[in-house]
Amino acid sequence: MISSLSARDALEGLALGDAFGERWFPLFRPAKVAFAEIRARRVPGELAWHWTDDTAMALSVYRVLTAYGAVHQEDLALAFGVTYRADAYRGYGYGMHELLPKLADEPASWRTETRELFGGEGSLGNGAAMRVAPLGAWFCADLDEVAEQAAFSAEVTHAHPEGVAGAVAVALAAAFAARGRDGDAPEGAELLAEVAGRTPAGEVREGLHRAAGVPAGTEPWRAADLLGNGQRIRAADTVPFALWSAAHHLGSLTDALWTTAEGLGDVDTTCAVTGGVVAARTGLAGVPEQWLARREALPSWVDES
Ligand code: AR6
Ligand code: MG
Repeated sequence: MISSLSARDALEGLALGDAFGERWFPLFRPAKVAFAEIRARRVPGELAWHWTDDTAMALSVYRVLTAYGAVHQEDLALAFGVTYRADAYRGYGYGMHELLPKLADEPASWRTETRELFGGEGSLGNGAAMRVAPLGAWFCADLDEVAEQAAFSAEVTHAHPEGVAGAVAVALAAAFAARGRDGDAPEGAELLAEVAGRTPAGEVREGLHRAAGVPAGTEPWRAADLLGNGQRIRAADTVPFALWSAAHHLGSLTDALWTTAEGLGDVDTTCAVTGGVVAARTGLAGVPEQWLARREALPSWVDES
């Protein structure tokens, strides 16, 4: 019961983080202006903050979980494809523009097409990590299942082990956040070390170990400098910093989002990751009315599912 409620909350936080983070892109504000406004905690003045592909894909993951209680890969492939076809202008990654139309027509083809991306390496982008926090909350009672289901959800589009590891790490962090609602769960450096210990070996895991060594009060820009801010759009360059920020701000979604935003880089996605994880604990509690009025709401089917 708690886990489905927490998954719903994580989805809200993910979408809020995505929409909030998007406002800080150079398309809307030069980096210097964005950095100064974030430091001053000046809420973006635009009246509509739209969410992007991070939320579009998270909605597909959530839909499959509510329909089947687990990741059915072919149905997830179909949901990604159909959602893309209905609205392709949400800022999807390069590889997804190539892959998702094929999945809309032939969802079973994910098994071969996904591996073909990027010269046969598969994607190591941050796209599997950005959409997965609600899944971590959903399965929070069983951490092995969190890792397994996260990997299933990732490999539909991201065949490279680093793309998958990013999703496993984010899902585990969300599971710990959700567990802290009604019991003891690790936070801060301890959470990061626990997540690293359960993440498959590789660059994402190494980054998480480094993140565990970055003290809580470190200036966010400095932490982003050490851990990466997502500007390479890779899982290993995105997940450690976004989880570092989440792990040290599990009590306040807005503090967490401001901290993550200060790292700039792939800021819709770092904020989607942080927002999804923290909201698995907090929901939207403490988020100012002004933010809630400006962010694009989730589609109405979410509440009917
Ligand atoms: N080798 C080199 N670069 C790679 C590889 C690889 N094997 N795989 C991925 N990249 P993509 P996503 C780089 O296209 O992960 C949106 O803006 C490459 O530069 O699979 O869903 C979201 O908001 C590629 O373009 O899509 C997120 O920020 C990039 O990683 C992001 O895109 C993204 O991989 C999500 O992207
Ligand atoms: Mg995006």
